[in-house]
Amino acid sequence: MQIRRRRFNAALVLSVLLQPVGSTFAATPLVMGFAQVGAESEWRSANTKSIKESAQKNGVILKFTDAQQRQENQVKAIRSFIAQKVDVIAFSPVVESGWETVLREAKAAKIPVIITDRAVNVTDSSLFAAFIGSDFVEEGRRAGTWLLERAKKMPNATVNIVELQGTVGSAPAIDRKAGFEQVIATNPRLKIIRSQTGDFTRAKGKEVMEAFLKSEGKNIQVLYAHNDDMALGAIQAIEEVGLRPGVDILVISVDGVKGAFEAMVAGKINVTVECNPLLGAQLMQTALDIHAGKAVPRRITIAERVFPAESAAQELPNRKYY
Ligand code: GYE
Repeated sequence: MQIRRRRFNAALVLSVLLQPVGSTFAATPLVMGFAQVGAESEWRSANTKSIKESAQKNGVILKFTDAQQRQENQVKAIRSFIAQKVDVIAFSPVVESGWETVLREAKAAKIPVIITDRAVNVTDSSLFAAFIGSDFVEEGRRAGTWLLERAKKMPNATVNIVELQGTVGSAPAIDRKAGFEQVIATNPRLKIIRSQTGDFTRAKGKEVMEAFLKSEGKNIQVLYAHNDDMALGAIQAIEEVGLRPGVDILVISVDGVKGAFEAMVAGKINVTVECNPLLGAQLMQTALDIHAGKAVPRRITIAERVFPAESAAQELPNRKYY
């Protein structure tokens, strides 16, 4: 009896020891504080859903905050995570700069920080452990490359482009602009005649496009929107002045959310450059690895594609995010 009991205990101890560190079955679950940008777009909703679902799947306790697109709210959230002594802090920075102070506070408290989706601009690279997100410059280049090809078929001596930028100072707005400009600079026929922020939202995208249409009239051949939501808002503005989006004004966009695929099927968006919001699984894995003391890659990028309207009907049923 005695011996049997001892053997049973030994097996139990062994099985506990053999559990991978940081797995779902870890004795104390990992606590992550996540400071989200907001709920400005379809992309963001899919991103939030992915993070919440992946936390649950991995047994991570998630403290989630929504900053409503304001940096000061994110800074407050991060400070409160530090005060709560969470195991890991993750956030998607609204804008690129102005993070040194709060990141130093996290470092002093020995809480590792993972940056997701949007990059931060800091000189001290020890202020965060990893960055998981897309290459936005490449996305801009892909949008530009599609237009370079398409412009070959356009009769206009100059191709006038209006640009709807994302949130001022955000990594995707800065980089998508830079990548696009880099590529279209190789053809002097292509000109950006107006460029303004629509803050990544449908409502502002519509409002700013209305202003573009008012001042430029029928002089616009192309709209380049830094995300699908602004493109979808702008489409309404184009239709309201009696023009056909996708035909009279070509529409180039970024993200690849369901709404954009539907608009492509309807012939109203010509191309969307994919930006994958499903970062949750990689985020949780990275957090668990860091917590377990494993080395993680500092930069984790995501494989993405370009979807021209011709591929939309076939791709629509496969789209995982809405
Ligand atoms: O493209 C846009 C969202 O940071 C990549 O933010 C993200 C961008 C995305 O609001 O729709």
